[in-house]
Amino acid sequence: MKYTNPIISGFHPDPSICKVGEDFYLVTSSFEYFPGVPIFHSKDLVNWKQIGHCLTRESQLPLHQAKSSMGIFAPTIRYNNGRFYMITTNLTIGKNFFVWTDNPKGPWSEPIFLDWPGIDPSLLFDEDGKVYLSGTQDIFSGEPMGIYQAEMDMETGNLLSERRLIWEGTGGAHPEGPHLYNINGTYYLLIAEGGTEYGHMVTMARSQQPFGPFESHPNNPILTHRSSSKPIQATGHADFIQYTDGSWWTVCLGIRPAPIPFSGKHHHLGRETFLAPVEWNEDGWPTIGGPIELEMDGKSLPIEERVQWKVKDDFDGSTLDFPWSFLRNPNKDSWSLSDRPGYLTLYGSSIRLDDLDSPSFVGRRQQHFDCNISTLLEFSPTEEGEEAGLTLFMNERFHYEIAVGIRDGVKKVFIRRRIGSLWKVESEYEYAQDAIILSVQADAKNYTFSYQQPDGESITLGSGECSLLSTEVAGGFTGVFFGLYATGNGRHATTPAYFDWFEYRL
Ligand code: 6LW
Repeated sequence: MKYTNPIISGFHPDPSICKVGEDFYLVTSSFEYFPGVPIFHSKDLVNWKQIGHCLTRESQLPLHQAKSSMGIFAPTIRYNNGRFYMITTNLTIGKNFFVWTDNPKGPWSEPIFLDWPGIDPSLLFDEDGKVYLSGTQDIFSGEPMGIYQAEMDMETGNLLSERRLIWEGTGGAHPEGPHLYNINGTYYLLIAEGGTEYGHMVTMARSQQPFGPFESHPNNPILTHRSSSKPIQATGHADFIQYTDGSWWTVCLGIRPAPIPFSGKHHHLGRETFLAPVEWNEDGWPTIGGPIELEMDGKSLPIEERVQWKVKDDFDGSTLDFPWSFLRNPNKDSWSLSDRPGYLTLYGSSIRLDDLDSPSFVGRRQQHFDCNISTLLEFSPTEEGEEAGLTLFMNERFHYEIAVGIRDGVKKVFIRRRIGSLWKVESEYEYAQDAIILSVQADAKNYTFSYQQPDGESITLGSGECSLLSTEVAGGFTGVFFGLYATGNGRHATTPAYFDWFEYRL
């Protein structure tokens, strides 16, 4: 049966995967967003359901005033002896650490911090009970580029051997994202090279000893889409897994530049998670059977029915659904699901979306080029500058809004576009009613903003290019978020913003 790539769309980069019996678990990096490190479950490697996050407490994930695309870098998830381990880097505090749990739905433990530099830490629980920690060079010192490794005590996080350079890669920039596997007594080291951009690639080496010497795969890179005209680009940062029937697969990251003919490459959905089959040749080397395609053969995978897309979130629950995230650690008095039951209430503060801080913001990843999002907002601001609405958010310097607020003493609906150092508020119209439906129609090229009174006519206010929110323009490691927000624009706001529902239509 065929399956569709990406298997997890939208900003879900640096995927890592593990298996427990017939259950598979996958995590991705999350940078400045909270909660951190989303975790997914699957039975068929194709259909994935989010079951929570590994980092749900500030004690696990301090992100105060974290720069955008800092915070949590690539994670690794592994299972050993009844326990799950997730190891990663919080670059905002410059620390590598791991958390563990016996239940992947959480909660996960407090962090065990490591005396270990670099990024992209990974673990191998070897058959003899030894545990190997591997990662990159110390990116803040002039340490030679390459993959470093040491033996580690999982009880304490202490190193049990010296830290050694085990492989420099094949000469590509930024050798990173290492994963060591012991497969039938041979140690295979899988890494990424080229950096997380169009030149990205996956390379491999092997040895009969965990610390090498490592022999480079004769056909490196075993995966790259560089210099190709494929609809999927920048493939890299992979992790291998053996399915229950013995077949081998890899998950990896990649991007889908917006499919607009005769236009430069721009991707605004971020780095997504892809799946591809792995074959082993007669010399015991694995190969990723060719370029990754949007539609691929699922071979022996028992692919299940695709989970139906949940269109409407009416905030009737006591907790937010897993796809929702905050920007950095949320101020606990900035949001509530109980102050007005059946509504998501946001209390704006002086913090703006432009600030490297925790604005009153609850957002979810854009996962499709073509979609329509809307929300019913009840908001009766009184003070100049009080504002609430919908934001299309790449980072604090690149975002668009359709919102309601007091401007020049009058309650208006308007759109704002912030592109780097440029910003503009336009299409301002007086809007007296308390309730308003704000909508954005997205296609691969543009976002079109409109509003309507409940049961009224839809009025289009304007549009903005998706490319100006793309990674190629805005930089960073994340992707566009659809966010609900409130702010006092520099002054403490008093008026609550009540979001009745949010719709994400395909
Ligand atoms: C990640 C590194 C990388 O830690 O980018 O694509 C960093 N590769 O391996 C952030 O995603």
